[in-house]
Amino acid sequence: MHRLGHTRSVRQPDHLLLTPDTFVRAPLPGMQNATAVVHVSPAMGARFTEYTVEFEPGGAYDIAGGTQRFVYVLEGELTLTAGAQENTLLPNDYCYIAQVIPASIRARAAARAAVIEKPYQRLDRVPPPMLVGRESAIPGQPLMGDDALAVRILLPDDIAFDFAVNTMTFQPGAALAMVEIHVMEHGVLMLAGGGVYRLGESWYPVSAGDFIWMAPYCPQWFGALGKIPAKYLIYKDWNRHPLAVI
Ligand code: UGY
Ligand code: MN
Repeated sequence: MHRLGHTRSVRQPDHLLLTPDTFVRAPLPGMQNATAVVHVSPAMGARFTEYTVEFEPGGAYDIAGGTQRFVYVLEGELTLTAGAQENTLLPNDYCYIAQVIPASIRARAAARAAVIEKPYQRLDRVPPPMLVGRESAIPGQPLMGDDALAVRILLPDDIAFDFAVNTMTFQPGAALAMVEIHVMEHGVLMLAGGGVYRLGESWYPVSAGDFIWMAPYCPQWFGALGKIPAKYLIYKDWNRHPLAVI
């Protein structure tokens, strides 16, 4: 159906909501039979990139290294080769790849993965070259004592990591206990369900497949609506002093 120029997508200086009807696909270097939907990048003011890679059967993404990356499988099965290690990743599995490691991701059948990249801010300690994890193996922690809101922290509690990626699962009707305003920025990929997201001074209906970027200090709140839990994958910069330069 023709949308006559309407969309839920919104671009504001301190936030971005991108709904799937406005996604534009283009390959990135190293992709064969695969394409990317770049959700956010420094072109928008973010200090990281987040994109979804869509693999056709036989698709590949050869990553040269240079920037640390986090890959989270959304759909299908991916084979990840990094250094001497080969791993099979299924939906909700993920990996962290340090900037020094070239890697290759291959898909035998159609698959999708979210990729987050951030220039690494060094400390005296650096993260491991590579880490593979299963979200299903990580226990949910109630946020601020709310059993209806489970946070799963995907990366280790180690100051060497300069960003965090978590999933947050809201039972129907659950909501953040407060309007958050903080120095960290966020990339949020809605994985399931939906609800209402407050961003800045506006409230938006959101659902699975949407992407949201929140600039530092963007006022934010989410309440889940509907009959199934709402779940999102959330990135934030983490473990670094606000005066540290990238
Ligand atoms: O980790 C967070 O800052 C998270 N509670 N923010 C959010 O869900 N918008
Ligand atoms: Mn937040």
